[in-house]
Amino acid sequence: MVAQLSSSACPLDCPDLCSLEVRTEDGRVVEVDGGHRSPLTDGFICGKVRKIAAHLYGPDRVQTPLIRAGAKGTGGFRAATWDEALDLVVGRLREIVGRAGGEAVLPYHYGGSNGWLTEGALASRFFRRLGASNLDRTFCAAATTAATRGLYGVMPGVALEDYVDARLIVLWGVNPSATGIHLVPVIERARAAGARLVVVDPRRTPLARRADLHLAVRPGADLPVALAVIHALFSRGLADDAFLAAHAVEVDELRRRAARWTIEAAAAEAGLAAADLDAFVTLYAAASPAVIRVGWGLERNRNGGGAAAAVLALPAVAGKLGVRGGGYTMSNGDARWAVDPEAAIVAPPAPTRTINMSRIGRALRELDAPRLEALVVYNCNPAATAPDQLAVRAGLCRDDVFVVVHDQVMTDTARCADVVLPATAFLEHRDLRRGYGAMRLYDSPAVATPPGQAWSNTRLFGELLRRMELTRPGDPMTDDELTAAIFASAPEGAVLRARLDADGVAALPGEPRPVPFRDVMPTTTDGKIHLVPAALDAEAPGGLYAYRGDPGTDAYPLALISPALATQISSTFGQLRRKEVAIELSAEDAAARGIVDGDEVRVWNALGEVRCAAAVSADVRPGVVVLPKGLWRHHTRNGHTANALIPDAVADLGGQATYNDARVQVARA
Ligand SMILES: Nc1nc2c(c(=O)[nH]1)N[C@H]1C(S)=C(S)[C@@H](COP(=O)(O)OP(=O)(O)OC[C@H]3O[C@@H](n4cnc5c(=O)[nH]c(N)nc54)[C@H](O)[C@@H]3O)O[C@H]1N2
Ligand SMILES: Nc1nc2c(c(=O)[nH]1)N[C@H]1C(S)=C(S)[C@@H](COP(=O)(O)OP(=O)(O)OC[C@H]3O[C@@H](n4cnc5c(=O)[nH]c(N)nc54)[C@H](O)[C@@H]3O)O[C@H]1N2
Ligand code: SF4
Ligand SMILES: [Mo]
Repeated sequence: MVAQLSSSACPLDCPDLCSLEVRTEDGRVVEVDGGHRSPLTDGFICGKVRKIAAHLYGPDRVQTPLIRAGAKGTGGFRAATWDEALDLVVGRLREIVGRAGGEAVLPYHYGGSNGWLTEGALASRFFRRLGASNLDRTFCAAATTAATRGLYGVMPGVALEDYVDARLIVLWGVNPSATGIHLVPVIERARAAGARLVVVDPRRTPLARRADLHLAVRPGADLPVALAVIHALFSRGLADDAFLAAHAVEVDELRRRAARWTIEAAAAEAGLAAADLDAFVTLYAAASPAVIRVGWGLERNRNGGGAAAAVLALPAVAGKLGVRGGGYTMSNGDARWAVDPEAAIVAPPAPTRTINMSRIGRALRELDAPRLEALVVYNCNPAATAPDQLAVRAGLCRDDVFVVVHDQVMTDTARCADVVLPATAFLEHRDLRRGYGAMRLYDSPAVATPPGQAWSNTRLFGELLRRMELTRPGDPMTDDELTAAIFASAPEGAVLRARLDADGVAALPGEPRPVPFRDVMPTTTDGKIHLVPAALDAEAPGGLYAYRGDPGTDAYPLALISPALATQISSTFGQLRRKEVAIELSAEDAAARGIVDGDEVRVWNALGEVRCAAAVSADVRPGVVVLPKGLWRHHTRNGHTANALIPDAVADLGGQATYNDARVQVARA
């Protein structure tokens, strides 16, 4: 037996990007624990990844290529060789492209792995050269990214490690206890040193329970709340006029737009006590350093872009930037690594149509000239994660749509496929992993042997490029060549490479934890904060910061939100949890419907229905019900999940999915 201890890093769609220590025996993972190459990880990791062997070697792992046998969507497959499966895929793609054109093919991918080799690289090259339709990737962070870029460009936010210096921490639409656990001990250390904590969340999350102030906003009502705070700061003389004069533009326009919202009006719209909102203004104005951890809960609704922009404007208006631990943190995925992952793709984007991934059910049903005839799904499980689930499943199961799924396990999407191809997991392939919370970069080798015949994305799309005769002389093809191309894309690449070779991890060039407005500045054209960026103002319906009221109706009065589960990353690892999931509702809403804890209920709207148990909970406010994101068919009694109730309407910015705009009714079944 050969036992080995190797270092790796976790590329799952989680901000923390943990450094890992992996023990293998004969290439098989036997233990995974936290490493010390990242100060944020600090030796501990989540239970999901500690137990990843159950995922890697469980009964749902796809071991060989599979070809559909039987009706689509029934999950009947026969094992095939790679040659046979690729012959089928290449034959069908050639036929479709030859007859209907490349745009009849759509690559479909999202958050499986946050690595430069797995995410793009050869897959992007393949679909660009094929002239396939482009995918607008809008499941997540589309609205918040549009807002951040518009206001600040790609300036990194406050490093999570620096929260320890803050005197006030605001968690706005974010639940680190599940979704970024390494922030929790930092918050606790700050609180032990006297910091105050405010949580803005419709649910009483674990940290809301311990907060000094919990603003339980109605879903989708963050925009008036943030504008009212801005208005109060201006009208009470609490705005930092000197900072704004030096560093921001469109100040008067923001002031004018915010003036529509008094504390009383915003509190009424958001279902808050005006005194609580007032208390927040006072706390925020007085504290320094004050930091706002902006999450993703506030973007997943019709007002999500405006809400994110208004929250991101707060530290500018109140003058909180320029000190360590002061300002905001949104996604740091934008932190500027000098090197460019596009260098591995080498093909320019195709001038073909773009399809919003959050409207894939509609696209499969309605698009023509050309119709979508082939979908190649990788790093993604849309049958579980896309809006309008019934339309998505119906589209995937059409006999005239050829569906290829490359995944590690037999997901709900893979069950709908014509061909399933086995994929390696992150410990089984090399990747360049970079965080969107922790600002670190890792070059992680494969440390384990994949079971069965799994191939990495590099190997699969390299083979497709070759078989479809889309390679060009000099193309980087292997992981080594792709990596070298990325590091050769900028003069700073050599330094980064040397650091990775020496330490196995690299921080952002220069300052390891840059302080916004001291070490890093906005990268907007003039280096200033744009408080009402013209492009966003043109994009948002009614202009930036225009508020659209609650979509609830008499028939569907309850706001269904679907926050993250601690036990999964989106739908990843959902095959390991077989227990049914209950919908949480308040005692008030339960009583009004004669529902008691444990009852079977129907949850429905015009799009669909979910059947599951009810859990009466003191943690959700009346008017709000909770069914987590990422559930699989086996988690409910009728095989439908929250996504079956989620409209495919998009938010005000970025084409963002509006997962939390579902409005439903609940009744005993
Ligand atoms: N364990 C685990 N970790 C994860 C993930 C996971 O699925 N599981 N997912 C990863 C991914 S893909 C992402 S994007 C991040 C997401 O990280 P978070 O943003 O923390 O995740 P969510 O749970 O989607 O939403 C956060 C909170 O927003 C609240 N919320 C819902 N609607 C609103 C609203 O309108 N306004 C406000 N203020 N709050 C609202 C929810 O109640 C929830 O507590 O986490 C990543 N980390
Ligand atoms: N109801 C509801 N739904 C939501 C949300 C919500 O708030 N509410 N939020 C959404 C958010 S924040 C996000 S980010 C999306 C995420 O949605 P998805 O992008 O669908 O993410 P996952 O569910 O994690 O599925 C990723 C899949 O990629 C596979 N995978 C991992 N690594 C690799 C690899 O190297 N190669 C290949 N070929 N496959 C790989 C995994 O096995 C997994 O099946 O879900 C969204 N869905
Ligand atoms: S999922 Fe997040 S917390 Fe868990 S190991 Fe990966 S990076 Fe760390
Ligand atoms: Mo996400």
